[in-house]
Amino acid sequence: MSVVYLSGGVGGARLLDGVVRALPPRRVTAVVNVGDDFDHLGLRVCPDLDTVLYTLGGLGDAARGWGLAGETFRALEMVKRYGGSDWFALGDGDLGTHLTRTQWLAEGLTLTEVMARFADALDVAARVLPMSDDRLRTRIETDQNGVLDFQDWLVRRRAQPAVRAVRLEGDPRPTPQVLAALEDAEVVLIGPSNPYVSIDPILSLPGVRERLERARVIAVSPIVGGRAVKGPLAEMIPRLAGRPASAAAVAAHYGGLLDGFVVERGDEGELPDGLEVRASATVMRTPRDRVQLAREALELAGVAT
Ligand code: FO1
Repeated sequence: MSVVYLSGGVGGARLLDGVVRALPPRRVTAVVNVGDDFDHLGLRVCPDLDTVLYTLGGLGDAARGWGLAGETFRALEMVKRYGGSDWFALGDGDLGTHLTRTQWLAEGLTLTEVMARFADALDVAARVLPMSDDRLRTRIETDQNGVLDFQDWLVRRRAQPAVRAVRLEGDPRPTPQVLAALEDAEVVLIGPSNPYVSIDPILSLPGVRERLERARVIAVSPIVGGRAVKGPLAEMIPRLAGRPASAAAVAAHYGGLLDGFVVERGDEGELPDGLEVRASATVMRTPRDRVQLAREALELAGVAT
């Protein structure tokens, strides 16, 4: 029985790592957000895909959650000396990924083919699928600064400009591989990712929601006690949902799509009726935490580990 896992951001990749450690990796297919992707310094940068790739490949910087462990930034220092764009921290090793990806895309490979080669080269046994081979541009409509590209808002401006709306620009189609994986999936896990900017891009693809409605869908809450473990979600919920940040607000956002929801102990309040809820310890500090939380989510999903 195959498990499909929808991922974006650092939290999503961390739990995916637990799922891949808890199951035979070949039974796991990650469908990853590409809305964060952008062209920077002439290179195609795919943060959510690379965070999954490095995390599953055991190469990621565990504390930061993104980029490579033991990274150096000599190239970025030269960019800075020239007055170039140094606000997005591209490490020397990470540049190897962007250079190779940009070259292969220019040769006509799809992003799906590029990521399959990367996963193979890094001995990542789980399938890592971009949600789409088409471009999608997540942009943030703000109160004071107009409409900003995602990384400009998140990284350059440290997510300070208040969010009025999230815009998904483009008309991406799911890849055939994604649709086939969803067809075969009896269980779909939604990681503890930002629903608005990491998961909604995937759910907005034509044909995805219909396929999810036929599967058993279990999400893990990205909000713990009203706060986000990482990132701007807790500030986005009041702006976008008009209610305080909570696990219940996340469940309400996903609506009837969810069959089950894993939340932090104490966050069980106000959850929709009919939703199967499991309270657990959802903050992952160690690899063991990741596997433990993955096991809880898989058990709620009805998948033996
Ligand atoms: N996040 C930051 O907060 N600052 C950075 O300088 C930064 C660089 C970076 C480089 C490569 C990469 O794959 C991710 C990077 N991230 C950085 C994280 C990234 O902006 C976010 O993790 C995702 O876009 C959120 O889903």
